[in-house]
Amino acid sequence: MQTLTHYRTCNLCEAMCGLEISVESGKVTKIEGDKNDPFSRGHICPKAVALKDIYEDPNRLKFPVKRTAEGWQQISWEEAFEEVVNRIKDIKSKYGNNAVGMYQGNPSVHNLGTSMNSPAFAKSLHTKNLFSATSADQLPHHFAAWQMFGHPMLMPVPDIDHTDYMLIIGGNPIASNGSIMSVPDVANRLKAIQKRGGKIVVIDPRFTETAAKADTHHFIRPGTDAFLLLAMIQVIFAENLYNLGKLSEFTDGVETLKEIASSFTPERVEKQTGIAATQIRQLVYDFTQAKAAVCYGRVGVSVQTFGSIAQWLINAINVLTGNLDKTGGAMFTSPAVDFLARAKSENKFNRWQSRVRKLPEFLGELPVATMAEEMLTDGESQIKAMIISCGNPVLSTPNGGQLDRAFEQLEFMVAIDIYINETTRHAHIILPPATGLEVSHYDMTFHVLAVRNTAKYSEALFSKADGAKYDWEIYQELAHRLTHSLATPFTPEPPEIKLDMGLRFGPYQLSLQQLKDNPHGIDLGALKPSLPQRLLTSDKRINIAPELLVKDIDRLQQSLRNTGMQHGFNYLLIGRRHLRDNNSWMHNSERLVKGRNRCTLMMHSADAQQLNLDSQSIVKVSSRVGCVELPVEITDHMMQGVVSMPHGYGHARKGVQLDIAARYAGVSINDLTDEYVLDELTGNAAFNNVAVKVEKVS
Ligand SMILES: Nc1nc2c(c(=O)[nH]1)N[C@H]1C(S)=C(S)[C@@H](COP(=O)(O)OP(=O)(O)OC[C@H]3O[C@@H](n4cnc5c(=O)[nH]c(N)nc54)[C@H](O)[C@@H]3O)O[C@H]1N2
Ligand SMILES: Nc1nc2c(c(=O)[nH]1)N[C@H]1C(S)=C(S)[C@@H](COP(=O)(O)OP(=O)(O)OC[C@H]3O[C@@H](n4cnc5c(=O)[nH]c(N)nc54)[C@H](O)[C@@H]3O)O[C@H]1N2
Ligand code: SF4
Ligand SMILES: [Mo]
Repeated sequence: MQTLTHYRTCNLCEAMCGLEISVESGKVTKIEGDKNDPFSRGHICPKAVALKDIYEDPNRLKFPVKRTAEGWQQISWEEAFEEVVNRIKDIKSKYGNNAVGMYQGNPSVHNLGTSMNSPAFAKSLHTKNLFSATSADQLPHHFAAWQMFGHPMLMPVPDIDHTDYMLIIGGNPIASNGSIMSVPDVANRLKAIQKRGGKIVVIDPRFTETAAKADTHHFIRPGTDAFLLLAMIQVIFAENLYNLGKLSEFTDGVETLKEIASSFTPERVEKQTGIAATQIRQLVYDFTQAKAAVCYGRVGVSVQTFGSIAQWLINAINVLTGNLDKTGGAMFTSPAVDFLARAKSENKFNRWQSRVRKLPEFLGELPVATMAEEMLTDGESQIKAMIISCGNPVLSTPNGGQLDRAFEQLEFMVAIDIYINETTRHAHIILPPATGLEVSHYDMTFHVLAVRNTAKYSEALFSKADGAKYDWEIYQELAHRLTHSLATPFTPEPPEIKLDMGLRFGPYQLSLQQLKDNPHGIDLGALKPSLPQRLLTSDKRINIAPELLVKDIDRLQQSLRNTGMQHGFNYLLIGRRHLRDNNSWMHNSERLVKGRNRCTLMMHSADAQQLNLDSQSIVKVSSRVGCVELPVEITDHMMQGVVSMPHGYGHARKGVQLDIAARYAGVSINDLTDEYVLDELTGNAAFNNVAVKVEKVS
């Protein structure tokens, strides 16, 4: 039998691993790491093999379906497009443009066709009610990057391959494979730091898989990273340890930052953070003495009440110590398709506010924490129809239970998705695109955030099912029908055309053909210093003390005065990622979900003892917004007073059509998280600041 070998990039997470896929008689027989991929060097994780499961999944939709009294019925694309567009137009003319809302989820960014076409479709709706997973995730990174460096996508990436000291705050790359740091084979890359005599330090309320590989780990009380970072900056100034190097020529605000930090001595924050003053000082000494050091913070520091301040201060520490734009520090990429090259600095914040709670817009979107109330609160501009694209917000946004109820009462909902899950079950129509092994791929976003400059294009392995549609065909058709008369001729344009242009106009003047000729990818070298040229601020200078962020320090000061938790809600609940989960949507792969139940509440043994729990106990966890019951997992890997559960579970809801996930249903952490607990500056969800009560279920 003839075996065909196909090379492609795994699009499931940000790591961009190269895959070598063997196919016999139209069936995938093997998925391995591609040793010739210059970036991932043969590394893959267990999720890659699930690409086969997604391809073969009988639950995956391939044709449009409509919800009827008799259940879901397959309809033609023509019928689907017509009904969707007519309903959207009707609702817009009856209630106005803002009555139509849209939510875009995480896989949007992992699909070439979607990432290049859904934004234009969203724009064609002319609504202020656009939402995405960004405000449940990395919004503070964008905000800090925009304020300091001039553009939300100009986010520095740790130069992990050359650093001598990596301080990881609120990230667990061994489980997540890195984020805002595309870093395949992260375990070996971390090990290499230690091999060359460097150190890894992890700050996390849980002793994580990454902490286990680090030289030092400090428990930190959730939500207090801003205090730790300010104290570090206080020490840097007080002990004259700052050295901006060349950055001093184009950095403003150093004196302001010094003044802000001056009162946050390590002694003042040790109780808040749980990290001793001597240890905070040691952190600074080690960081400033290293030849090249980098401070990296990820989702744990982003989804908290001072997430934006924390991401700002992380950048600030890299700048103050001269580690920004330096080999082995925090660097900017030079991607083969460089959409930042033509970007401008402009105001993207608070140009409008949400109707009900007046939360600020950022990058054209409103915070997802306000989505349900915009549907449930009567009045002008109330959302009556939703478009959900690549997202499962019922499981992934704060107070998902409320959102579940909000979707149920909509006049119309359409989902562009491949599954009937907790969210899309409320849709009237689902439009499923071809995906995974059926589509071509180029990582528009993650090459911009990678620890090395590379470029890789993957052809589709399989053709889509007869009569199925690509994502770009769906978004373009919808946008066209919403804005033109049916008589206007229209041919959808594959994303390759713009990709080829982007490559040709990019810094390496590559072409799509060149990428096709190099199916393992092209290595473009290590990250290189690029400042001040790369800055996108209008004055080409770094602002280390941006006004909006400086002002938010008042709120931080106030929080020092009210830290007591109320009404017996005396545990802080944080999230957790497991290697074999991928947010909410990959639990329908048997090989990923089988084995030990991962949807548990991790708790320290001393806390468990106080509640009379043993390893067989079931606990009831409640918060202001809801309660769930799940097994406890007693482990001293948790900080005392902090409990953790993974997100993305909770599949036992009526109408969900995920046969395997149903058997490993678990419960949803976001039935506990609170839509009122936010980074108030930006409206980003603060999942890690939610107080809960834990009780034994007898
Ligand atoms: N408590 C808590 N909540 C969290 C987090 C946390 O740490 N703690 N993390 C947050 C983070 S970082 C994120 S990014 C969000 C994720 O939140 P979401 O993006 O809302 O959720 P996902 O689980 O990624 O849902 C992906 C959806 O896309 C569909 N899908 C998969 N592939 C395709 C495709 O090719 N095309 C289309 N059209 N659809 C596809 C899946 O079926 C699924 O419905 O969750 C957030 N929620
Ligand atoms: N296997 C797998 N990989 C994934 C995903 C997945 O679901 N599964 N999701 C992908 C997505 S969408 C994203 S955004 C990335 C996220 O990538 P990471 O940020 O690396 O993800 P997490 O594992 O959630 O790491 C967050 C860490 O922050 C800690 N933490 C919680 N609260 C606090 C706090 O207040 N302070 C500090 N210092 N730490 C805190 C948590 O204990 C946790 O270890 O992962 C991506 N990769
Ligand atoms: S680490 Fe991410 S990109 Fe690599 S194989 Fe696993 S899921 Fe795919
Ligand atoms: Mo994310």
